[in-house]
Amino acid sequence: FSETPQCIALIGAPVEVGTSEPGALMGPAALRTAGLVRTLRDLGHAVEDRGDVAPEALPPGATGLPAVAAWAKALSAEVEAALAAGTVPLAAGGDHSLSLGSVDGAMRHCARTGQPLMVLWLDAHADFNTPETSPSGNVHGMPLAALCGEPGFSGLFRQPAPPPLDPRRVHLFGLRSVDAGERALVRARQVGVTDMRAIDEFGVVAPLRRVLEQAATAGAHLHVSLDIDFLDPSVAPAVGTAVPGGATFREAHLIMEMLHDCGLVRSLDVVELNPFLDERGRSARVLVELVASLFGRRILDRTASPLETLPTE
Ligand code: HAR
Ligand code: MN
Ligand code: MN
Ligand code: MN
Repeated sequence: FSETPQCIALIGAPVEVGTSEPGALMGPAALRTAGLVRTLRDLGHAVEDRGDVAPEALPPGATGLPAVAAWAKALSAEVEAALAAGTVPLAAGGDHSLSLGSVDGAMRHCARTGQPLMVLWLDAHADFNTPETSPSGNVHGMPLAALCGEPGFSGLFRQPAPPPLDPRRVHLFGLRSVDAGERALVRARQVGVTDMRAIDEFGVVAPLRRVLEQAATAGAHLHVSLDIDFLDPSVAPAVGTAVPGGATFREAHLIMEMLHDCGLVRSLDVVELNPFLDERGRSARVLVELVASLFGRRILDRTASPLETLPTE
């Protein structure tokens, strides 16, 4: 777990066509206002703010899958290019449909390098609905199903598309709201799950260590997708789809520290921040704090590996 400065490419994705609650398009601006770039630079990283992606040929007023596809294709190209250039893409959203683009970009990069891709999905929701199973029709509840090759999604990805994501290399962490149809799919596809019940019983450390060990053994490129509703709404109120019983700040903070220490995170999404619902910028600031920990901010130097069982100091 090196302290080497990284090159981080901040890519704004002000997409909200995947949800029915307006406001997420202000997410990238709020994260910048909360000091995301400055904070990462203060940690010694080189940060290139690439501005916001612009979807190609998005007809005004377009909705649903066609609108989401335009964003996803643009973001996928940006993320793939950032990875090819050796930088760590940080996709700032925007609703969770943007991960169709960021994960697709990471899949293309991994297809070229031969590295297996693993996805850690920190979220209250499974986001594994298809247009068939979705109770709402909102695409932000569907990105993982589409990425894993479920039917019902056409025209979402740039062509030719890479082989779909292996659902057994996806891990849902913090799950506490699942629809009936997606529950069946998550089981059938053997998606990895650490739900809130497991976190209540075992804490975040033991389940996360298991995921990180799997990633380390596979030599994986780890993509982290942080949905703000992973956090309890009392910690981060700026969410359109708040679900009680979420992660505490301390749990999330520790997860970020462990993710930094494992040294496997190669790409990151920060999604679903709805600044219109925030309280004086509080949620945006919480997210910046968490991202800082993921990129190496620490309280004191620490030499223990995150895979060790006992604290050394
Ligand atoms: N499962 C619900 C649906 O499909 C709610 C989904 C999504 N909300 C999110 N994504 N914030 O994690 O409509
Ligand atoms: Mn989500
Ligand atoms: Mn969610
Ligand atoms: Mn901590």
